Amino acid sequence: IRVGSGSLYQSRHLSSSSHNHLLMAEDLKSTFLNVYCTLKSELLHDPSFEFTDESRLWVERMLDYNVPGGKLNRGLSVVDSFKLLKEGKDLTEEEIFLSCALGWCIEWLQAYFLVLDDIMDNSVTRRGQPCWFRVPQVGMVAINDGILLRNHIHRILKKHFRGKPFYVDLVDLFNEVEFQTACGQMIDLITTFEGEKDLAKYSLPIHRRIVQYKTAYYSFYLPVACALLMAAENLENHVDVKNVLVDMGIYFQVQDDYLDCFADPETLGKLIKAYCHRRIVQYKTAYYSFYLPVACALLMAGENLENHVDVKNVLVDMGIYFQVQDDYLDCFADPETLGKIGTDIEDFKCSWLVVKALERCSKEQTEILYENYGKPDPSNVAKVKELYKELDLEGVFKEYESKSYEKLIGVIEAHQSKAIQAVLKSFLAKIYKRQK
Ligand code: GPP
Ligand code: MG
Ligand code: MG
Ligand code: MG
Repeated sequence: IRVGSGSLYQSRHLSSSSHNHLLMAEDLKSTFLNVYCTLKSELLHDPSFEFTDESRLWVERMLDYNVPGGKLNRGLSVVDSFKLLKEGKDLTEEEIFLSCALGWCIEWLQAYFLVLDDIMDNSVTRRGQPCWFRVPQVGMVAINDGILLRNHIHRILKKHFRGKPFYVDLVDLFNEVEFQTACGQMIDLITTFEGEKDLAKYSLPIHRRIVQYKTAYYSFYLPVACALLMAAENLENHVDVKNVLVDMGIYFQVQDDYLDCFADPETLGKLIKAYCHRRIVQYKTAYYSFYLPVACALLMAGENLENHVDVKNVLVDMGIYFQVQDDYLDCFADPETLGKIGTDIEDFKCSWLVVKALERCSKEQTEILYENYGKPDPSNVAKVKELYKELDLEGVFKEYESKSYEKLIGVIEAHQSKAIQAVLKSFLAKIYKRQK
């Protein structure tokens, strides 16, 4: 295993005896970029989310802006390393595709880190263009985009590697490396605390620890570890490889710190929404708050989740009901009891209340709503609340609440298993008519 060749991050020289034309240096890059298009298109048609044209365009723009624009060294080195591990044997089409896909998972991981790192570092440019969060309209949506990028990695792994014997090791590897990088980022951030600015505390061992965790594992160890897993190797037998690569990563980050100061930034390349309220709520709350706990319990009880689609559907409906309550309480609950002060009106949120208000407004009332919704001034907020009272949104909500309850109970009681009925009813009991 020629990991110490030093060519990983410069020119790529593949064995010239190779007849595998797809992997000759130039072609490799275009093969690699083709795989990006395939993966992107799969993600944009992920059946776990009902895309609208608007949301699909957002994700596509976000991916094109953040994922493929770098040097692609980390990603390409998975293919290089795997090829080297096969010692000159031609790769099959499938092996080429899969090693490229793993390479892209690392590029996705990098994009996720950089989008968030640029917010944390208050950076201005990256890869020769404004940092993603600085693009007009993006702002703090970039935080969620970072989370999405992170999730895309596991979508890709699941789609293409689920059936492979090394799938569990692969998922574990990505999680492990992500954890180490987040810890590295943490120590990078907490050693710079304002108010405690004392250069005396900076030393080489401290620097080494930071860069080992924040850069070395994901940039150097991860690509090779991916290639090793593809070559059916057990990572536990390659601790020495890991150590060399971590040292290489530390050297690389020292270069980065140097370039941060001396390189030329140019060359361093450094209203009411059209979406429907239900879809937002379903995806932002229902799955993780309601389906996930029960799905965990079902798995622990040895159940196959595919046999429980009906349970999922009830829980997603319950989650939607729960978020409607949340929207209602944001405006109508006593902040003392609720434990938080609502900001949905100021924030121009697509809340259940504003959707119901729009359904009920006269022409004049619609004008009031348009003039006052989404403004930070308390007098504007008060006008919206007054309008909500006029429209009797409290009554509308009470009716929605009892209708939802009856409907949910009906579905639950139709379930054939008493045990599952009990699980679902205990959930519903916890949230029905809640005040906070
Ligand atoms: C980059 O360090 C740090 C990372 C890529 C890790 C981020 C980890 C997260 C969990 C968000 P840097 O700030 O020195 O890089 P650059 O100089 O490229 O901004
Ligand atoms: Mg940074
Ligand atoms: Mg940083
Ligand atoms: Mg830096």
